[in-house]
Amino acid sequence: HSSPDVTELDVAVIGTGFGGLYALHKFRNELGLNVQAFDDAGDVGGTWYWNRYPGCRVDTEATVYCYSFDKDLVRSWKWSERYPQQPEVLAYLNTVATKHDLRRSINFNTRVVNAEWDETSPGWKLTTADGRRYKAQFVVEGVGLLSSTNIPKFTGSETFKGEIISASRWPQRPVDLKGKRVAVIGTGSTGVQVITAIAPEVGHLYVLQRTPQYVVPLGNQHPLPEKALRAIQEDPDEFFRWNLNTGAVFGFQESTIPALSVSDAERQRLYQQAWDRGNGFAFMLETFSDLTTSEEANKTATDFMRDKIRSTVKDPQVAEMLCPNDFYAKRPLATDNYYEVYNRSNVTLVDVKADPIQGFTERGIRTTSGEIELDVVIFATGFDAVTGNYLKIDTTGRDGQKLQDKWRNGPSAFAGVAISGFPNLFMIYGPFCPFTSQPLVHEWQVNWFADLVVHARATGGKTVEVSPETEKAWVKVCVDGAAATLFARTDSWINGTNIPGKPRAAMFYMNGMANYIKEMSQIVNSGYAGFGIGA
Ligand code: NA7
Repeated sequence: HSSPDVTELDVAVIGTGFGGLYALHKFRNELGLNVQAFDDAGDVGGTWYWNRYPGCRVDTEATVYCYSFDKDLVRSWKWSERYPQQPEVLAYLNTVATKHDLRRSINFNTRVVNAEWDETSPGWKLTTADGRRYKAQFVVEGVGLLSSTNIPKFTGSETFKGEIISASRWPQRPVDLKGKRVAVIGTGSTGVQVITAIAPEVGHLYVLQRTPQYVVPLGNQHPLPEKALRAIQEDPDEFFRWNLNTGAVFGFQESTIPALSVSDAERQRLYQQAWDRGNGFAFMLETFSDLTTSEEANKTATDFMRDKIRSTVKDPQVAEMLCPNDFYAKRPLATDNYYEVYNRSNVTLVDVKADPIQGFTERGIRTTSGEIELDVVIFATGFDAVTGNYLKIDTTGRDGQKLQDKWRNGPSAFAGVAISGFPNLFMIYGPFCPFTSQPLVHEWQVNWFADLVVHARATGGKTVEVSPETEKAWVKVCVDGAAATLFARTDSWINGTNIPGKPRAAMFYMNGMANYIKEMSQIVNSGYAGFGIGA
């Protein structure tokens, strides 16, 4: 043991959202290791701790947006809605933390700022923002796919007399929007949720939209499917196994039928059925097999959705402003009654592509055409997704290599879990992970690398590291897979194009969770071929 001011650990876990909490449970409670977790938030929850904005809810069915490891909890937990709101998801995570006594191993309000590989007694030297030092043989980073908030700079924001709020850092105190003049910047998943929730309450709502998106209903009026609820009671293991063997882990099996293989009438019928049932991923992936790969197929879906917008929004000019004309190939959005908002007399849609934001004034926001007087401005402008939070930790791997240098032109990593040159460091849902709903996949990945750690320790190994060749081959599969999709040709956080200056890159494994499990299991069955295990 080294100097007294350095705390020695077997495993350090960074982040206590869905992924980090489970990693702490797995390594401490199940494997009996000495684990310390860190979170810069004041309590557990990750994304569900921070995103307290009105209207915030999960858009995956709750039956698959949960942990599978605690069978008693799986059977006893009752969700109040098909898509629970943020306080309910956070309450669930709090229950898990309390039940498994996780908080005693978490340092809250603590940001890990520095991680440095130490070859001599192999492990990571970690430093927190308040100067505490740790040495951990293994590090698990559960820092979040969509967590590093993007707030674009606008001139004059400091002179604005009203309030500026970031949706993903919504204040813990009550925010009264009643009767106020409010602007929302951004119309992604966050924007459409907050817009729909606050429109009835505010005095006047200005939606500052740069690019319209396709928004399908969520279908939250429907209860959770009886069949899934029964399966969970009867055989939860089988229920989760089935779900993990789909593509996107959203509670349904993806379609295998091309959109143009059926008649126009049948296609309309299936789109209408998916629209009535709700859920964005289901609309995109359960209807037909090729909406995300074929331009022609994609157009059949976008034509359907543009018709819906035009038939819902009464002012034809506003309807046209809301109609996207790019591919349906971003993260699919789903919110009930979103387009109906624009029939309200207290809502104004502003196209800030045609009429750009010049900056803030004392009284509001100035666009090219004039000033909008405001009391509150809400930023729903997204995240430095996938790589953002990893790169915020100053990370130095083997031979002094900086992660920031390795990823300068885009990330390189293995399967969302490991990085060559950065031994004993595991990510949860990092770059090149499958494109899925997350919690069950977090658990799956943690189990996968926990098994690797157990294997290494059992064979006397002190270090585990993915080989550069294995990483390179995985990245190539991802790059080729993504290139075959329309996601690659559509600007969004999925390929990094939402952040000015961020390299455009494929960052996901687009072949689905079922194939991911096959590939990852093959590695285990081969005795971890592609991984170096060092004494
Ligand atoms: P998104 O989906 O990245 O959406 C961000 C929105 O903010 C989008 O409409 C952007 O328009 C808009 N934006 C970003 N910067 C600006 C500026 N400078 N001016 C005007 N508008 C801007 O983020 P979300 O938080 O909604 O969702 C992220 C994920 O979190 C979501 O997919 C879920 O998985 C959870 P743009 O399209 O770039 O023109």
